[in-house]
Amino acid sequence: MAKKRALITGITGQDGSYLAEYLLEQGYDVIGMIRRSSTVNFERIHHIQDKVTLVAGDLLDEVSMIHLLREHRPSEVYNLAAQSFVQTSFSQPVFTGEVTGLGVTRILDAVRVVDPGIRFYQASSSEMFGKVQAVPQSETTPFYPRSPYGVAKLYGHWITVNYRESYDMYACSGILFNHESPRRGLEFVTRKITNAVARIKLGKDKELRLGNLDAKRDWGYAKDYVRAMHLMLQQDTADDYVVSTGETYSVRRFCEIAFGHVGLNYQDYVVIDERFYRPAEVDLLVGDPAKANKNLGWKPEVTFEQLVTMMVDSDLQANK
Ligand code: NAP
Ligand code: F7E
Repeated sequence: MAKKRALITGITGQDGSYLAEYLLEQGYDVIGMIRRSSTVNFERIHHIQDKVTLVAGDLLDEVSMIHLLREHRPSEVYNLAAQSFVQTSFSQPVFTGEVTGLGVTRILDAVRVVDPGIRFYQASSSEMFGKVQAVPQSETTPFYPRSPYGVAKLYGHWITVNYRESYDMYACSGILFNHESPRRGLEFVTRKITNAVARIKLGKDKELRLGNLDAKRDWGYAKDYVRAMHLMLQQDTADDYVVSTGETYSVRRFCEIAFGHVGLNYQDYVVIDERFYRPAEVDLLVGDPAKANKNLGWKPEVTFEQLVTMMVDSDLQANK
């Protein structure tokens, strides 16, 4: 049987790197789309670089994606590329809309033009629920985004649904709640905390400056979540799924466990800094993963505490 071939946009990101590893394990040919930059940025994929095919393209440029789809003919496309940092979306709202919102139309349209039979995954987000209209949030909960990022993701979500319904394409939207790992970008709160804990423990830093400690998130492990992405594209019909743990914890609780893991008290080191507050906050997210559990047979394997301590241990090692 011919090998399955998948294209991943955003392969240099946290999720892209785990998904590439997972699809290689499943016997796929993996094509990764990378955007041009003046220095290479393969930190998360250098260990699999010789096993994947990297091709140049950009979500801002539809023609580049038409060319690479024509040349490489994938049977599945995972659209993980985005300007993904919520805080930056407030200072760069138009850019975020171009990449994270309209970029989805560009790649969907490239798929439609080249081969509408290609199966398509869109990386939607729990940020679309924003000011939550129900607790917990499921596939039927109304959306109320609270940032330019959330608004752009909502556009990406609906354009995916629209292409599915208009052109009979197998297009799925995975509404993923926060997922973290030792490969998480350093600006996101979880990695910012675990990296600071390691540096403070090793005597390299004295304090950690954070914003709103009372925000609550449903935090899972990224490696668990990429399995759900793959499962969504293996079903008889395309559909949308919430992927989450069903548990929620505050940023404060994350700090408590992370500092506690190395024998420290977070209250001695965390300093509240107004610069890290957002113009509009998402106070509480907690997802209901029942549909993914039932239809995909998907369940997370790593618990919240295991996730926090794994990230602290990894940062201790990296900062030595
Ligand atoms: P990430 O680490 O920030 O990675 C984003 C990726 O997108 C990087 O590979 C980046 O390339 C690429 N990219 C950005 N702009 C691009 C453009 N114009 N053209 C092509 N590639 C571009 O994000 P992540 O955490 O892996 O998340 C993956 C996706 O899931 C994103 O769409 C994110 O919004 C969404 N999501 C994430 C979470 C989460 O908790 N992690 C939850 C829900 C949804 P460079 O390396 O060149 O910057
Ligand atoms: O913030 C609070 C902050 O930046 C989490 C992205 O992957 O998940 C992510 O978005 C919470 C917020 O992630 C700091 O106000 C306090 O309430 O780690 P974050 P996010 O905004 O939840 C969703 C699902 C995505 O789709 C996104 O792409 O933590 N917080 N103090 C802070 N946050 C940051 N970054 N830095 C602080 O100092």
